[in-house]
Amino acid sequence: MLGLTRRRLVALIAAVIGGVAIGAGAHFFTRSDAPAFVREVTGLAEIGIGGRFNLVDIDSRPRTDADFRGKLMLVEFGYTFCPDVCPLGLQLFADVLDQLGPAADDVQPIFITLDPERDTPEVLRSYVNHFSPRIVALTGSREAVDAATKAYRVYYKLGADRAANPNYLVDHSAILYVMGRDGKYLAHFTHETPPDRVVALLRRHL
Ligand SMILES: [Cu+2]
Repeated sequence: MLGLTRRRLVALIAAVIGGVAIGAGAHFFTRSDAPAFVREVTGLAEIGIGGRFNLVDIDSRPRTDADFRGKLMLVEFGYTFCPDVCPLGLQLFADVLDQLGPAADDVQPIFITLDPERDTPEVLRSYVNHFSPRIVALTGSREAVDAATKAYRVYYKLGADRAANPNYLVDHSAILYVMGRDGKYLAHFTHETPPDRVVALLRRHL
């Protein structure tokens, strides 16, 4: 029985890592190649997708995951120079908030940069406000960002040419997370998921 449970957990971990790898690969393929899906995988909260973060917001105020307890969190990791996936994800967040109407008060979209060297609070402010002023954008030291990416099992790689090229790219996994009012994993989806599917998912947890 214990063995079975362990095997199931290993399969779940493999599924998540596979999903993240697919997300990272899809980043540089045409958008139609990426899957438009919503996944709710029972057991991921127990094996620890998500967790602590200690970052700062666009007013340079310290913010942690605990600040958002009691709300559902929509979490995207990315960077403002991103040419495709990140803006689509943030537009999706904005569309979801619009469709939710008053229920959006219980949903907090959060954008965590993978590129704190360029994404200062000022840069993040104008970027997320372009989509919705209700999106909380977070940055911090490289160590603080890495602690958050580790908690969420996010893959990223800074462009090797970044010392010479100010327009360097950051390869990164393209998974958007839904976290529960208790801060634990509920589901994930992609920037290609239709907003009404995300709204339907959220309404089941509101
Ligand atoms: Cu991106």
